[in-house]
Amino acid sequence: MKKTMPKGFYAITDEKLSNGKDNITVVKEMLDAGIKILQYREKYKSKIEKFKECEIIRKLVEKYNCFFVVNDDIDIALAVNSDGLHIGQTDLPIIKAREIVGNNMVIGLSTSQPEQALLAQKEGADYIGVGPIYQTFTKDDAGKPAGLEYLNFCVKSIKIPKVVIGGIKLSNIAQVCKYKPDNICMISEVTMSQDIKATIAKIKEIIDNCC
Ligand code: TZP
Ligand code: MG
Repeated sequence: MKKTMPKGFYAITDEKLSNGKDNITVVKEMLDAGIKILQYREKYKSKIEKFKECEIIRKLVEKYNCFFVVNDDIDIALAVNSDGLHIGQTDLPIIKAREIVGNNMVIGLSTSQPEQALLAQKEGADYIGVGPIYQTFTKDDAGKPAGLEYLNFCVKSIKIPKVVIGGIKLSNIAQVCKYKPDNICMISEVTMSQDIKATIAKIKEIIDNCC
């Protein structure tokens, strides 16, 4: 059965921005901090390395009852039976991804323009990524910010859940919260923080009142 993705803070890995720590160490810290959704996002490792990390994470998230999403790799998502798959505009089209993973896996698609969001919804995405809201250096090809205007469009016109991302920090999260998105992602704000547990506690306090 397809699991329902929880609302609230949506955590994502980024080993390059983890103060020298590896993905597994960071994931453990995030899980201890009480995250309920985790996306494994790793752009610089081989398939086998990513698969091995996902196998470990699969076991960890189960203990913590955390929803697990794999970014990019449909084969790894299937191999570790993740709860979700997250793809982008240059990956396989949603319809093909759905044919491959079936109906029991949540599929999320990154979008940054109204046409992309409308198409994602039409083609059966379970949620859309909305962003980048602000400028970010975390994603190489993030492009220029889609801005709060795009978030406003999505909140008004798109029915499937909206997962907001891109340059979101504790300092600007209040602006994003006003639009009441379903989920908010912050990568570098969390992975680069000296105290992941304390940072996530602060984030959750704010997000739990808005998502
Ligand atoms: N997709 C759109 S922006 C982004 C991704 C993966 C990076 C967000 O990272 P940060 O550090 O929260 O700006
Ligand atoms: Mg991708």
